Amino acid sequence: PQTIYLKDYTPFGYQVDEVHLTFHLSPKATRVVSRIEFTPKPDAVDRSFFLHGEQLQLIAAKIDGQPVSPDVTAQGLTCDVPSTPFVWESEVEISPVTNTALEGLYMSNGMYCTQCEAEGFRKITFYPDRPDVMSTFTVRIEGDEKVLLSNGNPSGSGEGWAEWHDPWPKPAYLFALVAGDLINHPDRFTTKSGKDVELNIWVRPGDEDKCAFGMEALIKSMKWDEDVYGLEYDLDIFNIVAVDDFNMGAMENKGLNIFNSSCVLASPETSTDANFERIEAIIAHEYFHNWTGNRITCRDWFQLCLKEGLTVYRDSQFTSDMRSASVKRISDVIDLRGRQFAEDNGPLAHQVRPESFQEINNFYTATIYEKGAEVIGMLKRLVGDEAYTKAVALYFERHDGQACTIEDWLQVFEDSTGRDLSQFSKWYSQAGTPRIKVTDDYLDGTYTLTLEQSTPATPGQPDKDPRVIPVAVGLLGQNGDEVRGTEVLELTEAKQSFSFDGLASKPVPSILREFSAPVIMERESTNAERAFLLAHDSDSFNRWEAGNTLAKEARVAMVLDAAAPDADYLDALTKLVRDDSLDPAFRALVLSPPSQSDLAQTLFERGHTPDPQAIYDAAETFAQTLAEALTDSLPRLYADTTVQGAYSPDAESAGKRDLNARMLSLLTRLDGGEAAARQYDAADNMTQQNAALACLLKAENGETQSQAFYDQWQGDRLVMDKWFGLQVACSAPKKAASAAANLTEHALFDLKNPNRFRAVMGALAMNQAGFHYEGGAGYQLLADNLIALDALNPQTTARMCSAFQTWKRYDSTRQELIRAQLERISATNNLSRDTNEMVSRILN
Ligand code: HT7
Ligand code: ZN
Repeated sequence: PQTIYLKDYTPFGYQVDEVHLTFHLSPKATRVVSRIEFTPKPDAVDRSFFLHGEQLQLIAAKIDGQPVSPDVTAQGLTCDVPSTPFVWESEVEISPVTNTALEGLYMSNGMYCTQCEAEGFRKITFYPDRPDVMSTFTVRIEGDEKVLLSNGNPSGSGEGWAEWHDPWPKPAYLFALVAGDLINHPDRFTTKSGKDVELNIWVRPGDEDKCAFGMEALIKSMKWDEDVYGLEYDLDIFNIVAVDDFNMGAMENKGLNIFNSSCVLASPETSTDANFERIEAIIAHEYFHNWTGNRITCRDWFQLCLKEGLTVYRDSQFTSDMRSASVKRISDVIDLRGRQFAEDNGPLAHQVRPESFQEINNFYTATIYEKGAEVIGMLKRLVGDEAYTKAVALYFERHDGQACTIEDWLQVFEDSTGRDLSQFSKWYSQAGTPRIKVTDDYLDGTYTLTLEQSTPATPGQPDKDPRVIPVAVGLLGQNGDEVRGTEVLELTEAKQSFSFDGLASKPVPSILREFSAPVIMERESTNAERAFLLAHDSDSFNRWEAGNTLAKEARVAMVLDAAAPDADYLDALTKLVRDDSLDPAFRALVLSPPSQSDLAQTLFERGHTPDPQAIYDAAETFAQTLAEALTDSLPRLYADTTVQGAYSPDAESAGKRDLNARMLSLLTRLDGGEAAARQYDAADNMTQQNAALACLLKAENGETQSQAFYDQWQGDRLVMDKWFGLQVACSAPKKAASAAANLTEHALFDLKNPNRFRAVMGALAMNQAGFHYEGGAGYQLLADNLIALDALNPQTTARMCSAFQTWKRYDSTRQELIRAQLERISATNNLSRDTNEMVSRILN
């Protein structure tokens, strides 16, 4: 397979002035007619005329009206072209109904839809399918479907046809087309300059009562982007379409966002609080792309973090404003550590801006998205809020309508602040999670913190330079009061000391407040100090962090030394849970145990071989002991946190329900499921129904409810995904692989539907002790399914391969079992480029 390098970038030799497309829709034989105006660039370095094209049957091609015979390969075509402006025309035939890869034009439940990012447009017609080629598009759709949609504004329609014109030049990856018998949920929005915009969420009949929340989220997003970034919507219409078969969450096509139905459809009866929050965030994310991604796009795919990191950063700001900023920050860090740290500390580690790839689809990763967003957060912290706002305004002013690079982004910050960002740029060019070793000293009223940074080697990058790292620090006095408010220390050297004068006694440091940088902090501390911070720190992130570290240390001791759950920590936890003055969402977060994968990584980094079963057993023992310690209070706590009245997905109620679910789970350990069964019967919303079923399944006492759930929801694909996932997630380690195997035989299991595949296989990979259960049945089952899926949908297969990325943490028996499965996948005939690249990176 060919490797593509950033250093080889060369601009396309032609300007694309106009694109006209006509679609004659037919499931097996759609005809796509293109008419594209090209102008040779006078200063072009490379004038070769190559148009990408894959899986296209070329019917005819013309230049300036004259038939031509281009050289066609599996990747595209070349042709002799004039050295003056010319019109390229082609007609191709494609087969949407057999397109199971879900890239290009495909069909989902009888509806036509497209997915063109990153390189799907080349499966629709011959075109320079690269993000730096931007043009205006006019699209005519001919078909029998009631609704025919494309990008931009409607420009005409009649019986069996519709035409759309998008006045904003865009790269082909933002092209979209939808055709189907859909129903809309309409609304309107008036922009700050008075422009009236038509809004629609288009869904399959039957789903129209699940659109109101998504529409509210869209309107809030439009308003927020005006208020916070001064950015206004720029077309007469904004359409969102829900699609059941979709490889990822959603896609920001200009004026026509296409969503995985799981990321837009919501109702209290069918969606959990977590679903509501995710939907709000994804709608915002895709909407925010209209400026950060669409109006200013990426020059090439190496610059993916330019749009994704910034847009994730913007959607986190939005969620913080709409909900609780501290809860959002804690949740984001849990997610970052769970997914990005695992990536950055294993064989798949790569730079936030990679310098080579084989298949770009494999780089839609937590590093590009979430670490990319962390890098923006650090930049903002370093330059300050006002300077950030000014620099971002300059970015829009200077680069609107362009395809840009990370250098362009950093340059606006340098120009508007006068700051040299060359060292900061290492965050983009160096992979790996920095470690910061912290030591301290107190003498004669002066407290000194010494910070030492280092980053372990990552594939292809053995040596790392020091980076600039913003470390937010506060100091607490012995009584718990803050003696120094938050200050940002700029760590730029490999080792650096920072002093604080005039202190009456040795303070307790609160370091890396708000998790000011995506690093691993290494500092010797005591449980007493952690408990002190948990009780007193004014920074809620670090309060949670102190509790999280206590929780981790308690479990590490249980695993390594067969210790009993730490009594002081249990005591602190029981007090905190009972403390009604604390925010329920915060209490729920403090109660949520560190993930078993996180514990495995911690043990591995400390030189131990993690045993997934021992980690699971420690988690179980800890939870059982906590439940017993709370015996007297649990019924009251459970009752007090039960949200009364009509369901509302607001953050406050959701936080309370989260705490309530944790109480129910502890209570189930004591009553065997009586309270959970009552909750299941009484539940009038999915959050409570789902939580009760999870408790019952975990207690192996939920067969009746599981059957009832199935009977009630078998007609709802999204709710059935929950049912499939819960069976595996709640299985004891010994039974997880067989539960997953049985589900793949179920009549409603559908390999072609990514949501269903992920519900089962994703849940298996997440059930750490089950996936890694001795004997390797989990590994074999996943490999069998990856091999089967690869022939149909390489993108989803390749993403799921990351379940194996942590394999080198484990004992030699497990390593050999995993290696055998990876090698078996690798040896599969006609393995896709996507999966081949992932497996070989994981193996090496
Ligand atoms: N920009 C999009 C990324 C994407 C994608 C989405 C759906 C299906 C396949 C895809 N490949 C890449 C989504 C986003 O980040 O907003
Ligand atoms: Zn995005």
